[in-house]
Amino acid sequence: MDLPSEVYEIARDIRDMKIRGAGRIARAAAKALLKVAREYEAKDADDLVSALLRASKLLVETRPTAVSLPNALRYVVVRVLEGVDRGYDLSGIREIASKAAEEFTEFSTRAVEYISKFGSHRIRDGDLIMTHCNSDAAISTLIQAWEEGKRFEVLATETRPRFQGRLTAARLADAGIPVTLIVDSAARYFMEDVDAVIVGADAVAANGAVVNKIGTSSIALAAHEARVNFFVAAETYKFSPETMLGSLIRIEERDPSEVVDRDFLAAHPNVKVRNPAFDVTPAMYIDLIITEKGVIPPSAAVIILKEEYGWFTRSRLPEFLTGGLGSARIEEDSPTTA
Ligand code: RI2
Repeated sequence: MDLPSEVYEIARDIRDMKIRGAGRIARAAAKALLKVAREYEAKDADDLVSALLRASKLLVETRPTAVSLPNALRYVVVRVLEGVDRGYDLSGIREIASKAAEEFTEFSTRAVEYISKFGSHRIRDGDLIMTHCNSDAAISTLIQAWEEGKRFEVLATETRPRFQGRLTAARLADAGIPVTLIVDSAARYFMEDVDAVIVGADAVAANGAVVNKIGTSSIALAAHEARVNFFVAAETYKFSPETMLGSLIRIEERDPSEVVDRDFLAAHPNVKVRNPAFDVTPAMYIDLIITEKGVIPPSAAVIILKEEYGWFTRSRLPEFLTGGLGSARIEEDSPTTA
């Protein structure tokens, strides 16, 4: 049996960035598994489980950096595998998978609301706030502060090469917030007037480093130099359990045609174009990470990971959902401390 066609559509839209933003990607992945759980005409429970795993594999390979994607899939798959262990039949597994996918979506939506409320406490009247790229978590925080009656202005970077900053500027302007769009390379020029920077995250590592849209680390460096607070708004499902076992977060490198057009590439075959989509901001340049569980220093990332994903180090997830760590995972009887 083939997977429901919507699963392929969702995978394609994530790959082509029609669905983008770490949180939206995660919710779209959960929606795809919900489709499989509800609509796949399975012979039996095993058949449904293998369809859910096939869909997960297809989805997890679409974009490599946003950890929200495998974490959303794991949220569902872990519960399904528990159901298998308990001997659930086909309708039981359908129920577990559907409930988990719906739960994840609700949790993810609520997480942004909590982040906005916590984050808005850090925005003051008269502030000039800089943001980069297009993050629901960061934008919702700004809108929440505005709705609470705070009056401030925002500088939004345009975010080459795909200009997601334009989306941010439009959304803030629609909410009534005064916003100015600047080119990415003007970030340091304006930094001396900025009171705080707030960005989203695609991934947070165990050492507190944050992976976000390319250019974020230069902005963080400029903020550090100018002694400007640098805040990251990130749901805990963007924290990477693989990094607890030493794995590095893979940085997606996208097509050169996003940077220059194909005519330029054809006319200048000796010009090499690189297009990394993300970069890593070390913990030392980050003042706070605003999560739905509260506001933490980046050094506390590992505590969040242990609380949320302690099970990961011993899980029996398929290889493609463990970042290829396989046997490197910690077995029950192996020592976990030095
Ligand atoms: P939310 C985006 O990645 C941006 O890097 C943004 O900062 C991050 O996801 C988090 O977005 P992309 O999909 O989940 O545009 O806060 O490459 O919306």
